[in-house]
Order: sequence, then C-alpha cells, then structure tokens
Amino acid sequence: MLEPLARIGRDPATGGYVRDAWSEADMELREWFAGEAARRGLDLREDRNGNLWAWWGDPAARPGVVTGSHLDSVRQGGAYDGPLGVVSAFAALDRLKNRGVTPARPVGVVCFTDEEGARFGVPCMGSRLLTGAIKPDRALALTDDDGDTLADVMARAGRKPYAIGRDDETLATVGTFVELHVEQGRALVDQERPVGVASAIWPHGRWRIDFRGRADHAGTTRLADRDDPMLPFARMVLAARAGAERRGVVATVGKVHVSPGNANAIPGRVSAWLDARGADERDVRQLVAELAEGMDVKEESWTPVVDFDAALRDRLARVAGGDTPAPILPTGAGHDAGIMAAAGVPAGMLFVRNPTGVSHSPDEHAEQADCEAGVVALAHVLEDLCR
Ligand code: HGY
Ligand code: MN
Ligand code: MN
Ligand code: MN
Repeated sequence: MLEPLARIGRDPATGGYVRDAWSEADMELREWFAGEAARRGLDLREDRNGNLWAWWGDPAARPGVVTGSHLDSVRQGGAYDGPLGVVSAFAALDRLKNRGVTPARPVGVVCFTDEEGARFGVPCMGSRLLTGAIKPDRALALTDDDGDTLADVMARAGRKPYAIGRDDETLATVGTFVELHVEQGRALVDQERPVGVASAIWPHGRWRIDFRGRADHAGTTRLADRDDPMLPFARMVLAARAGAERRGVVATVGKVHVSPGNANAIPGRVSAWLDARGADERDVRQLVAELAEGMDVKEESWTPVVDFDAALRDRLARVAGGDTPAPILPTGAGHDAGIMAAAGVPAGMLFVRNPTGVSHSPDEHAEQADCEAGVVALAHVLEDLCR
C-alpha cells in the first residue's frame, strides 16, 4: 500500500515528499484514502475540519476503536512519517478480517488533516480543530507563504471554511485512539526491538521572531551606517543553541524568510521560526523568554506535555510486545494522538523501529519486516481493545 502512495508529492530531484495540506498532492492522498476505504467496503466520512474517517461498523451505535495517522508531510519529508500509520491501520483491519475476527465495537481508520503544519505553521490542525484546541477564527486567518489564508485554500478545495471547529458529534465516535508511527529517534534500535509504545510527548512550541532593519545597497553602505537585521537574527540562532545546551532541551531554527531577498542588498527584514521542546516545560519556557527579551516574538503554537494514560499504555505494551512487553518510550515529536489525549480521549501510540532514527528527511526509513511487526502488533491491539 505504501507503493502507490510513494509517487504522490514526491520530488524526483531529492526523493523527498512535499505534501502540504489542501495542495494538489493532498487531494490525491485523500483520493487514495477514499479508494482504500471503498475497496474494503468501509463507510467513508469527511468531518467539518477535513479529517477523513473510514468505519467498519457504525460508531453511532457505540463509540469505536480508531487507529490511523496523517498523510501530509513536512517539506522534503520521508515516506513513513504519517503514511505508515494510515497504511498499517488498513493492513491491520485486513488482518482481522482475514482471521475471521468480527469486532464487538466499530473500528475506524482516520487520516487527520495537516498534522505537520508545513503550510500554515500550526501543527496538528485537524485534531486541534476537532477537539477545540484552536479557535476557528485564528485558524482561518493563518496565511501560507503566498499570503493565502486557510479559509482561501479550503474554499478553493470545495470545503466550507466557516463550518470548521470543535466537533462533538465526531469526537463522540472515538472511544479509543491508537496511532502507529515510525519512530523518529533510535531508542528501538538501541533496545533491539521492532515495536515500542509511547509514554509521553514532550511539551513543545513554535514561535515567529521578526527582525526589522533597513534595506540598503550592499556595496555603497558603510558598515557603520547599516541597520542589518541579519545580525540580531544570527545572534538569536547562536543564543538558542547555547541556551538549549545549558538547559538540556532542544531548539531549532529551520525556517527563515529574508526579504526582500537580494544578494546585493542588506535585508530589510528577517522572519525566523523557532521550534523549542524539552522534557520539562519550565526549561523550554525559560529558554524562549530569555531569547525573546527585547524582540518581536509571537507564539504560533504551544502544546503542553502529554502523559498517555498509564493503564492503556501498559495494556498496549503487553499486547503489542508478544512474549516480553514492548519498550515504553517518551518522544520529542508531536502527534495527533497527543492532541486527542489532551482532550480526554483515551489514546496511545505504537512506534516502529527506524534503523537510522532520521526523520523529517528523505532518509527516514523502516524495514519491511518491522512494518509487518507493527501491523501484527496493531491488529492484536485493536482486537484486544474491541473486546
Ligand atoms: O513534531 C512535529 O514537528 C509535528 O507535530 N509532527
Ligand atoms: Mn512529522
Ligand atoms: Mn507524524
Ligand atoms: Mn544597481
């Protein structure tokens, strides 16, 4: 199933994926999802926020056990972050059907919209809207690099932007949510296990920092006369690294916009995105507060720590692990499962080993045998949760 997906949104020059929310690639991914649902006779629904749900059984009768992930990607991302969870969800359903299992509860496969926030900057938009973690007005006004708002692009995609927002009816269909995901670090490699279970998601956030100066000629403007925003920007990047090291957290500046963008002119403005995360919220908050002093900083998103339900976590580890319970690990990556958990939905996660630990890059990988182990574990988990 990963194979037909592999060409959608792929940049042939790099082998990386560009799958922005509501882009042409996203539309193709949605079609793929609809096709997989139809092939299995599942009932396909798109909620008001653009999340896709494929149901085996009717969740109106009884809240279901839902699994899935997302199909969008970071820019130049890998093939597995997101898609592995959706593909494994369908494959786990197939496995249950082939074994003649008739679940006592409805089982759903979900594809959340815009998990990465690659286009509008706020991650997990689909699950945030669904659970009310972001206000519709704020979401609709977010702009992409072309200046188009979320409202614009949803309308262009034939959706109703003014219908988005907390959706209790859809939420009520989700009794339990389990997201399978490629691991984005090397813990499972170190522990020599193909499948693990998430204990927690680190608190994390994104901030926009704007540096304004005065554009001028690169050849004729004396150094002393310059107001060059690139200099405070560079100091901020170094300070973020030093502060993160001091506090034992991580900080990343992965997106910068320099305008107007002339090789032969001092820039007038530098806009940077800071991503900071860590095990302890206070450390992350202090780092950002220290960096922000005297600067034009705007918080784009903040996701508090998520501790997954301990009983469900242990149950997943037992059922997914086979003879020995699966290892339990925290993660610095954000996921829709975290947003659902924060909204009070019983939620958990399975991780599948990634041999290099690399993610958000075309080098992201998972071995076929480990993917299969993930599907088997997920099928066991679904069967157990449906009891
Ligand atoms: O962790 C992230 O950057 C995103 O939520 N996947
Ligand atoms: Mn990701
Ligand atoms: Mn992901
Ligand atoms: Mn000139």
